[in-house]
Amino acid sequence: MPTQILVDTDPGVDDALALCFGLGAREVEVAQVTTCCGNFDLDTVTRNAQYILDVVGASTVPVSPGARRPRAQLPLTSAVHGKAGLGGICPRQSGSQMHGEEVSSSEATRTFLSDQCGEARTLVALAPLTNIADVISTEAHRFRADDRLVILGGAIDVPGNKGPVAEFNFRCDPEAADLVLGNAPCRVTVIPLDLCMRNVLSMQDLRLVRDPAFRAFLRLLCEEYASANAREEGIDGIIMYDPLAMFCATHPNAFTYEQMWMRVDTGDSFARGMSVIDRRLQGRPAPNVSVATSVDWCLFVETFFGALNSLTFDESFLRNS
Ligand SMILES: [Ca+2]
Repeated sequence: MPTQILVDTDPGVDDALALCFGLGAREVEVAQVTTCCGNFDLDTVTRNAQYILDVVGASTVPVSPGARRPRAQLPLTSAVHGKAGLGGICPRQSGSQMHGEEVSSSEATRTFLSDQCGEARTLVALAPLTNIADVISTEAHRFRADDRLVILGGAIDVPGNKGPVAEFNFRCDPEAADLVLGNAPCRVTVIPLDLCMRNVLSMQDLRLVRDPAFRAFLRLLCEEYASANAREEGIDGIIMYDPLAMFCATHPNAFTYEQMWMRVDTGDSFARGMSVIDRRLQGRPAPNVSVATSVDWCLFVETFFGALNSLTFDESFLRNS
């Protein structure tokens, strides 16, 4: 029985790769997608999420828009995902558009947590944590202790990627990130930048995508992002932030973890959005998160491309992109 997952996302090139990964992986079933302002404004990321679902024939997966802005600051954006958020792809509105009545992300998440009550469930948080914080504030009673929340966020022993010490998702909404880490009523796993910076695909690796049209589409998606990573992070390749979080939903046993106490700085200094870890030997609080410290990279590559190769790419999107 596949694990039912809700993906909260802000596509974003790596979000798009993670969505494709989740849709193709047989270990999970993407039951719901929710969107949050992050890499771009809410309307752009919602359109991009819908577009990616359409491209791989998953238009029936519901997409529900969430927060237009963070809890306590103005929205920030990212510069590494190209003009419209999907690298060299120019996403047009597809015929399917939004499906049915528009349902808000909070309503959709409430339904997800109520409906899937007999199944294994995981929330995969690939965006700033605004939507997840809202749900935890109002719907904590709907969570089960064995639910999993996988968060792409935090920088522990590496520099930040949005300011000197803060990781992008935490920096975009520090109040939400801290609320989630401090109050999540389920098991929380954090995939930090430390792990992502060590696990990178090259553009050449995309040759493992068998369908030539899908391969060309993914090259268009990733090329600018890989150059931006080289420019901004000194890493020449496709940093797999969000796909690694998705892999943690499909294969939790492919990672090693360290139990940590982690919160997020919500002050107004250079440290805003920084992940704060208590590593004192004496007197530190009980751990609240499992932080992924290593991953079986060969298994990731095999699973990731296996999932992509199981999808049916609609070639008309390559002609129209
Ligand atoms: Ca993201």
